[in-house]
Amino acid sequence: MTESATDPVHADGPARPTVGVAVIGYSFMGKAHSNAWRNVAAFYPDVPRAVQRVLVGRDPDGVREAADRYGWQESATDWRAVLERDDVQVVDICTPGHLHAEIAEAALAAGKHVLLEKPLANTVAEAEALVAAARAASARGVQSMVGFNYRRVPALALARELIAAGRLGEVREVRAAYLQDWLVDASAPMAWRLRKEEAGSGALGDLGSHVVDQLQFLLDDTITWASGHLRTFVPTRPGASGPEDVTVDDAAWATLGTSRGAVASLEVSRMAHGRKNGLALEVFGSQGSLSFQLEALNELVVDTGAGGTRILVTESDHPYLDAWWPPGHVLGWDDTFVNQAADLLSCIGEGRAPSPSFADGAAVQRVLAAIEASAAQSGTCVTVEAGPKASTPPVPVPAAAPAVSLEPRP
Ligand code: SOE
Repeated sequence: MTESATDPVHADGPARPTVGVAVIGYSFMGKAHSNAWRNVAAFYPDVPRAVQRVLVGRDPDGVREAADRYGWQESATDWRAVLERDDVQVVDICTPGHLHAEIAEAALAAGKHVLLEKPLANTVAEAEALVAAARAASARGVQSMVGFNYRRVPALALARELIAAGRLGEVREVRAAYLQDWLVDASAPMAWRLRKEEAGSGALGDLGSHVVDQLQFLLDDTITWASGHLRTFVPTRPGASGPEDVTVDDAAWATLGTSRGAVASLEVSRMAHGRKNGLALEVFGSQGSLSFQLEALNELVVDTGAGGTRILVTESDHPYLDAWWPPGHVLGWDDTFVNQAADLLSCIGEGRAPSPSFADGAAVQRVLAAIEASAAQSGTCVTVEAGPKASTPPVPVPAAAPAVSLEPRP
């Protein structure tokens, strides 16, 4: 990798390398990622400084206006030309899924580190090609990571540590639901997320990919079988030139089994009236349980038998929190993307492989494919295709369990 110059702003201090960033895509995810690149240097002074070089999109006026608003030095409409620039070291891809493979493979071949928004790809075949491209690039020191930003929610990172430290005993059951309602109105217009050729799948890929990644992340386990059902409740929607067929699922359900014998229920929908961005996770073990709600993302409830303890995950010794505010000064959804950018920059700076890797993303894709295959056979149990071992580093289990009090509240 060619790193750009050291940070001119800190030229008289210790050299802080700079990394030029390009984001491709400027709608919802492009905005969330832009916000992260704009703020990461302020919260994480020890990672290479991100420089917002260029925001890329198809509509010249739209991308220019967005670039200006989100703090980018420039805008561009040709992503291939951006890959040729020497002042760009990181390419962050926030496009619809059908463009992921082509852009990411070209970026890796051009020697750019890649952050690729979830889900990794639209199909297992594309995911596997991306894994091969990432492996070849990593041999040249080029890093790649999938944007499963919920791994960077401090409460979920803490939950993973608690599970790894055995605080719940043997994990037996998980309930996982990710519910939104932005499609509940049948007159909501057609969008790329509702076309299979662009999105790959519907709620399953969009929301289910987060759930499957969280299950494998929290439990440090692999999903090996699936039984699923999919439904499209509104089969046509108003398109630009008349009614258009919806070719993906509106909601999905699955029972999933892991290699260590845990069983999880998955429920995802974009038509769950009243649920805006409701990711709810409950993990039940032989000695305790924990629960989490994304809409209260600073909280984790842990119950080890003496009544539940609500942990406000804002202490400086909780994951990510030493970079942020004093205790009780809560983080938001957008801050998880800042943590994600910091993790990637730290790995780039130290020449380490980031996590979740493209192999982790492909592992998620194989579970989604198994759910789809099962749904096509009325829910018959399907074995998840085995892939190469994903590379998420094992959770470091502290000698003493993480410093959280699980005593009941007075
Ligand atoms: C849309 O349903 C969406 O933006 C997802 O694509 C994101 O990954 C999720 O974080 C919020 O909802």
